[in-house]
Order: sequence, then structure tokens, then C-alpha cells
Amino acid sequence: MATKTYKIVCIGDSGVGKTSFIMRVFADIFDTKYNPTFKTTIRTITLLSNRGPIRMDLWDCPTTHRISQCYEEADMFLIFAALDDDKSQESLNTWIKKVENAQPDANIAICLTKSDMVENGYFETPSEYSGLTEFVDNFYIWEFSNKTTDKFSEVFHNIARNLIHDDNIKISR
Ligand SMILES: Nc1nc2c(ncn2[C@@H]2O[C@H](COP(=O)(O)OP(=O)(O)OP(=O)(O)O)[C@@H](O)[C@H]2O)c(=O)[nH]1
Ligand SMILES: [Mg+2]
Repeated sequence: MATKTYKIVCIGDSGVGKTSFIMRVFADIFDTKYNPTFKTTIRTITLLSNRGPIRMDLWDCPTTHRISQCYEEADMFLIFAALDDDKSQESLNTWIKKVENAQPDANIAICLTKSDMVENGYFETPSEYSGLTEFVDNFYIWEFSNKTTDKFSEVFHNIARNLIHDDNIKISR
């Protein structure tokens, strides 16, 4: 039987680190130069785990992309904002609504990037985010840095846990 390939859709305001996240997962590289994404790009990665390989397609969706094509049959949505960018956090509610319109029971995690750019590292309570007022209790919220990789590996451990529904899953890559 062919292994399932999970579809993970990355969305959020421009410049918040979606492509940087994917390139860090895909090739363990980080580019300080900003190259905006204009075309949907899909990168496939396989995580090795004690429950077998977990194959996923990471969809890098430009902000202008037509929702229907990108969001269809997603197993998980990663909605990105940057910790140093209030405006991107304020947009989170709008992104969540877009996703829930397309897929009412969507599996959503909020990814807050650029933890290296904020003075105290991380916010202590989710209510400190400028967006998320209505949604704080509903979703996973992960804070990390694509640049320094601080808390980065936890993110894809959590993605694997969430997709396989096994809290004790062990990832070897
Ligand atoms: N300091 C720091 N910079 C980051 C981090 N993640 C991304 N960046 C930088 O932020 C800029 C934008 O990152 P991208 O990954 O291109 O952002 P994007 O969300 O893909 O942007 P669009 O393609 O325009 O939607 C780049 O200059 C990255 O180097 C991070 O965790 N820390
Ligand atoms: Mg991009």
C-alpha cells in the first residue's frame, strides 16, 4: 500500500517567514535575503519516525493565490505571523476565517516566527498576540526562529504528532 502524503498548507501575510520555514525543513538552509513568493511551490519531505516514514507536501502559497486551489484537501494549515510584526498578527483572525470558510473543521496551527527578533524571546501568554483574540484557546500556537532554529525542531515534532495522532511519536530527523 502506498504511504499517504499529507498536505500541509502554509499561509499568512507576506514576509513573515513561510518560505524560510519550508526551506529550513526541506534543506536546513536560511537565507537572510527576502525573495517574495509569487507562484505556489510544493516541497516534499519525509520525516523518519518510530511509526514509519511520514511524507508531507509543504505548500508555499503566495498571499494572492486563489484559495480553492491551494486549500483543497489540506490535512493541516500552518498560519504564519512574525513576532516582531503586529500587523501580521492582527491578520491572523482574517486568515483563520478564510480557512474555516473553505474547510469548517480545518486542522490549524499558528506559527509565530522571528522569535530571535523580539527582545524577551517569547510572549508569556497567548493573549499578548495582537491577533487571535477570538481564537486563542482553539489552536496550537508555536513560536520559533527560522534563523537561529530556536524551538524549531519542536515544530515538526508537533506536526508529526498531530498528523499521526500519537503524542509519543519519536522523530529521528
Ligand atoms: N530574523 C529572522 N528573520 C527571518 C525569520 N524567518 C524569516 N526571516 C526573514 O524574513 C524575510 C521574509 O521571509 P520569507 O520566508 O521570504 O517570508 P514569506 O512569508 O515567504 O513571504 P512572501 O513569500 O512574500 O509571502 C526574509 O528576509 C527572511 O530571511 C526568522 O525566524 N528570524
Ligand atoms: Mg515566500
